[in-house]
Amino acid sequence: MYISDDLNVKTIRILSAEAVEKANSGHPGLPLGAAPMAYSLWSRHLKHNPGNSKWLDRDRFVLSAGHGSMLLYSLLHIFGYDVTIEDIKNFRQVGSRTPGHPEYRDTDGVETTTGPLGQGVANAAGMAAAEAFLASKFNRENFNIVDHYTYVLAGDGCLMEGLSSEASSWAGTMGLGKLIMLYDSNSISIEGSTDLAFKEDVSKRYEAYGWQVIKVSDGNDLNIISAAIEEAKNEKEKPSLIIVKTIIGEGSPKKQGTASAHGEPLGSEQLQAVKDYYSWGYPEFTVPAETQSFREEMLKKGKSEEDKWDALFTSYKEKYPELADEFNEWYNGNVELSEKLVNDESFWNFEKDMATREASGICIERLVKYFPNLIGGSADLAPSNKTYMKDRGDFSKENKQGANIRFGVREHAMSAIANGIALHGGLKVFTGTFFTFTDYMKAGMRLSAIMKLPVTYVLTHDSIGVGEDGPTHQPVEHLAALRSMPGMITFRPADAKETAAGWIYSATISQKPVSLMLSRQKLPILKNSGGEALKGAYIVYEPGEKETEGIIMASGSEVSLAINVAETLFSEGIYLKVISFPSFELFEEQSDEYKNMILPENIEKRIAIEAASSFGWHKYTGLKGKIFSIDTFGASGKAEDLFVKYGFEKNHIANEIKKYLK
Ligand SMILES: Cc1ncc(C[n+]2csc(CCOP(=O)(O)OP(=O)(O)O)c2C)c(N)n1
Ligand SMILES: [Mg+2]
Repeated sequence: MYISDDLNVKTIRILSAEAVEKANSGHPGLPLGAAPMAYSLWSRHLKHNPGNSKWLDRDRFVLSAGHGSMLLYSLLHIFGYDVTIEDIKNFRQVGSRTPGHPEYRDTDGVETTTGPLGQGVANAAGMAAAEAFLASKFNRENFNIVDHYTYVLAGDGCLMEGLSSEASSWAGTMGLGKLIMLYDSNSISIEGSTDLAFKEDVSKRYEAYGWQVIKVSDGNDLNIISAAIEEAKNEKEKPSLIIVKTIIGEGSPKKQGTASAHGEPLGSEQLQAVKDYYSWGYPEFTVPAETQSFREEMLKKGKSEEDKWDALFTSYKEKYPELADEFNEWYNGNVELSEKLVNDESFWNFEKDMATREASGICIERLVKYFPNLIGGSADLAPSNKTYMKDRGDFSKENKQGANIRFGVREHAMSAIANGIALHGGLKVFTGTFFTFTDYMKAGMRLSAIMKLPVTYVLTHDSIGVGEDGPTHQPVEHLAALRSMPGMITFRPADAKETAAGWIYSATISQKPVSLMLSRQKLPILKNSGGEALKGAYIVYEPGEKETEGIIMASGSEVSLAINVAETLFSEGIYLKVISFPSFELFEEQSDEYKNMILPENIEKRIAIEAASSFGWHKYTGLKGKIFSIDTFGASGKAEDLFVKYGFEKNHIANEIKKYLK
């Protein structure tokens, strides 16, 4: 070990413990135990440029054990990222660049938001998959312009979570050889020894997943750890797990090896004891001069790494100009193309009435022509979700060029893998499952929303239109749940044209995740639907000149019903206009003027028709409004019969509305 290595590792340990102490909150145990493995990786293997955290071909590093955030912030600081000592002193304070858990977009060099254990493992699998796909698309002999590893540091908790099992099983099956996981195996979690609840042989489990497993018994030995990483890098067919035995809170005589090192400050006496243990005599928050010059060295080294890549790319561009342009387009997007798509009439054209899931499938095929970097798939429901792209192959161990991702029956991992793909850059990603199973992947969807990642969620079989499969398969409260998620755009189209609007929004305009709620059953193409749907709500039926007595709002499969009801009432002299309301969130983004035009303040008679929970509708109907909804679980039966059973029938609703208007 070089003297400076030793000092750098100590600096990471002490800075982390000091920051937790100052914040009086945080997790000192992981940084104290895992600093050597992380340092060994960063100093000897990680290809990155701390001066440009966005360099496209950098290795990715994910701290899945997000509670150990101070480890990451200390690393970022001493390697030269834009994380200052001031930032570290502000650990966990409001508005600081060093929040409690790593937050994507808040901190230079943080690749993904972690904290919910296991998410980072799946994100890393997604990043590694993206790298493999892009490499197979763009690399040419002697021109490996996409060529990086994805590293993830996980703890016991991450590996206890089912999510990491789903993702690791998938990564093994896909043969993601450039995915390398360092496991901080300290056998401690919050309640105490992992033996309390976690006794399996992780190594055998990962071997069964198709991973290479390497064991390191001394978590302080930089050379052995480095050799293990080298071995992992050399295995190109399988992902690698490096199990590193560590001691949580190492250096604290009273706390090391115990759960009390996990999630509370050491206390001044134990912090001093740690400093004594590591013979650390500097004042608080000192980065020794040698480590500061190491920082300068790393900045220089990083720059020259990126310069090398720039030179490679320049000659690539000379030799393969079209590919180079395409590469830039994939990574940076193409505004003109998006505009062209919105104005492409054939994109909006549908020949016949169809289920919106079917329309979505057609949209995906049409989008592929515009965006060859569109990749995605379903959690084993592609035939039902209509997500499979013809002629684009399957992504697999043997074929990294395949754009159809077979996620297997793994909804949770699917969302987190999709987040990883979106984070990587270069690709547009979508996922698919039954709407009701968003419950299984909501944690990943929530992270898409927190990170503002444009992931598209194709959610078919909405409401009771699912029919015979019964209440477990019939989403009732799910729409309200997703509408309540900040930053998630929900979109429940009424017909094929509105579905096109949803897809256009999602694939070209949105900077956020979009959930498309799609029907299994056929829906009529509406006369007045189309691009207006991009405003979230618009008038889809107006009875005539006379001022309307009220408004009916509806979404998805209930819009055509609402129009039928309004037409029936119109024949009896009752004037109601119908608003198609595919997206609460897009409507909220409109001007006050537009909103007031759609929902005039003076109209008190407001009716909503939606075959789902009423939760959330009162905002638009007001207290004097009337809502036709489903506030119980569904039932098994034919869709047509169920809609009648739950009151979604023209004459019934028309009669109820007449009573209400009186
Ligand atoms: C999904 C999820 N469940 C629970 C938690 C709360 N939590 C944070 S850390 C932790 C224990 C983690 O143990 P381990 O990964 O071994 O970390 P160590 O104590 O070794 O640092 C728990 C339960 C969480 N962050 N995410
Ligand atoms: Mg642990």
